[in-house]
Amino acid sequence: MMIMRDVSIAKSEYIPSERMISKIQDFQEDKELFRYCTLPEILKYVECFTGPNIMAMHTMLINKPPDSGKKTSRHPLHQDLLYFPFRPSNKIVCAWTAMEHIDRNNGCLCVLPGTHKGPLRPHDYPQWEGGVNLMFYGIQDYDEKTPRMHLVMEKGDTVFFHPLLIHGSGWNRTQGYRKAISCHFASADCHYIDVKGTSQDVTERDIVGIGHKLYGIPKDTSLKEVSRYRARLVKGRRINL
Ligand SMILES: O=C(O)CCC(=O)C(=O)O
Repeated sequence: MMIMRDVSIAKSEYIPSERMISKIQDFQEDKELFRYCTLPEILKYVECFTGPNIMAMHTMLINKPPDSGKKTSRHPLHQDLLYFPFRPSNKIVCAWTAMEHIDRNNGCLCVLPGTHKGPLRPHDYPQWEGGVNLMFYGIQDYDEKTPRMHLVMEKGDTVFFHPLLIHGSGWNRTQGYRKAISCHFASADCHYIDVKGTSQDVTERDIVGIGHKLYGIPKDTSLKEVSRYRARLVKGRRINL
């Protein structure tokens, strides 16, 4: 699992427990957390997009911290497909479940309805004064006038969305830690693509760079290899992924 902390926490600072961790990624080998990805009440909807052979491709437990005042707890508007070297996008779906009441005060999801019908757009780090978290890329060129929808959710509510849907989340103005759990599922018959020379180049560079630093993976590992390694079968047969 990869444990992440908010950029506003200085490297040397020791902060205990819940306050330290802003996100856990890749929990697919954790028995208890992975149970989320196998819940029938989640899979019954996932299957509508993926068909019967279902892979869990990316898992996250998000613990959005109270904002330090620098607004670094925001997640810029982005498309999740940027991080994925497999297609087609219509056979990928994210399930995102609120673990408590979530609204604009503690940084709910904000989505731009209908944007999943558009292409994958160029992303880069936003020029935010207070800094930005590692790999929190944002879309550079979206139309500011596109209507936004803020998703107010109760504990246990789940939203399912397309990997091209433009979304992000607001800053956490409360003193609580806003918790959500999510998994990106894909049909096992999706296929890998080579992202070299595409707008996903930067994601490959960063993800492999982190893998090299933390786990010593070779620098020439591809995003496809990282993805294959962390993918886990949920139901049916593992075909391509
Ligand atoms: O939970 C959030 O605040 C947004 C998470 C998200 O969009 C992501 O990690 O891609």
